[in-house]
Order: sequence, then structure tokens, then C-alpha cells
Amino acid sequence: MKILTIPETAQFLREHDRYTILSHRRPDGDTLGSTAALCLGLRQLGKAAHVLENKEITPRFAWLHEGLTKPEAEEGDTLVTVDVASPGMLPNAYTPLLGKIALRIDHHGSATSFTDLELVDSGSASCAEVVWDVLAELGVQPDRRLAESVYVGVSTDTGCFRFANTTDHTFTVAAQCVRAGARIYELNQELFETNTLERLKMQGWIVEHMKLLKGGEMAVCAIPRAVEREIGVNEDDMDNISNFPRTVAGVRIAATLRETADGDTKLSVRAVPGCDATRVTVRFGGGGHKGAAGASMKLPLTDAAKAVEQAMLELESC
Ligand SMILES: [Mn+2]
Repeated sequence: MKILTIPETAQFLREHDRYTILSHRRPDGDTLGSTAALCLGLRQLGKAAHVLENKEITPRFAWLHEGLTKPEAEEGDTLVTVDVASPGMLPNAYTPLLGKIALRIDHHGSATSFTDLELVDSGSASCAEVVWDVLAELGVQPDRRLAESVYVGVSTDTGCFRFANTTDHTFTVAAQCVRAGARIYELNQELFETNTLERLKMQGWIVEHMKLLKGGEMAVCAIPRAVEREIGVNEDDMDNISNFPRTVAGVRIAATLRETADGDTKLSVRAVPGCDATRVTVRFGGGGHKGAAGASMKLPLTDAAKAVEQAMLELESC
């Protein structure tokens, strides 16, 4: 595996003519915006470029890939993944392509390499920023659609510029998107100021059912699958829901548990600055960052909730 710089990546992209670009499973705004932007940029350079159809794309982001996809990669296509940190992050339908992917463009700090070439900037808040820099190096002139695709990636991966990963480079790229015509007010309204009724009902359920520990410094909430079904939430509605109990004033660390389809439990922990979420998740074989961490627990929901509550009470402070 060879690590490329931005100019080397641009050179590689200049040298080939037919691209298929791959996003990750449970696709978010960053992988979808980044794949769209790279595809649009390469097309502007006269390349034949497509995004490989991702069956898990949700209605919220479907517009990003409109007119860009094809159902399958063809023989001779140069395959590029965007925002994919490990082979396990690829949708199942893409696994036959493993071993044939030429280049990985990414921003994840910890990753499992699976391509010959990679451009990874772990200092970037979003992969969209990396793609933007590569396209600038290639001399691409961003139009509104390209700029809005990048803006979706940058803004969603930073929680609209609120997360700790946000840098001056993030703002620079966002400013350049605005200059290229991105309608950020409309996008922000849609992405950050709009909730489905189901999501709001779920938040209401969490308020009623979360358990506050240590005088309100800690919160634990276990969400049964039956409740999700009854409220009618989908994965978009549940996106980053674990941050919600953390937003209660006084709460420094919050654990949210969800039941998986096979009866196990997915743990997500969120913490305020100065507090370390991984201190809870590592106890259950998970990992993550100080602010946001997770673990997969081979336990039924109620047992998992008890174990997590116990682990949190054992933290002398967070
Ligand atoms: Mn990302």
C-alpha cells in the first residue's frame, strides 16, 4: 500500500478515464456528498465517472446521487472508495470488489487498509474536505451542485460546525462552497432545523424513560426495539439520537442502548469536553473518541443496561 499526497492523487486521477466511486454502508451525508462531488468533478474533467448504487441510501440524501449512479462496476473501471475506513464498512453487495479497488480517499484516523493507494487526512473533519482539495488541485471549477454536495459532507460530519473536529480548514472549505453558490441557509434548515415527528416522539420517550445517575451528571437510556417499532422511527430518525440525553443541562456523560435485530445491544456513549466516553465503552470491548464512543454488547437489552449503569457508577468522575 502506498500513501499518496494530494498532488499525487490528482495525478493518479488524471491518468485514468473511467471511474466507479464507492460509498460506505449505512451511508451518511459525508460519504454521499463526497462520492457525488468526486463524480461531478471527474465528469467536469471529461472522465466517465459514476457512483456505485448504494441500496442503503435514505430519502433524505437521495438527491445527492441523482443521475450519477450505475448498478454495477464494469471491467476496466478504476474503483475509488470515499469515506470508507475498513473493508467492513463496505456494503455487502460491494464485497466481490475487494482486491480490485485502486484508491481510498478518507479522513478516518484508525483504519484497515484495503487498497493499493490511499489518501487519508485524519486532520480533516470530513472526507468532503479532502475531496474538495483534490478537485481544486485538478483545477475543477465547482458549480452549485458540486459545492452543495461538499457542503452536505462538511456540515453533517461536524454537526453543523459544532463538533470538536471542526477546524479552520473546515470553515475555509465551507466558505468556498458558499462562494461557489451553495445555498447554505436552505441546506442547514433541511439538515439541522427539521425533525420528523417520529424523531421528536422518540426524544419525548427518552425524556420520560432515561435514568439520571449521580445527581444528574450521568444519564442512561435503554430503548427496546418494540418501542422503536411502535413510534415508527427509521435509521435516519435515530441518527445520533444518543447525543440527545447528553444535551440535558448538568449531564456530562450519557449512554444510550438500542436493541439489535438479533437481540443483542448496541451501546453509544456521548460526553461533554473534559469527560471521556471511551472509559465506558472499553469496558465492553468497544472504542471511539472522548466525545463519542460505542460498543456492541452480546447481551439482551435489560442486562446490558444494568451492566452499563454499574460501569458508569464505578467511574469516580467522568
Ligand atoms: Mn466522514
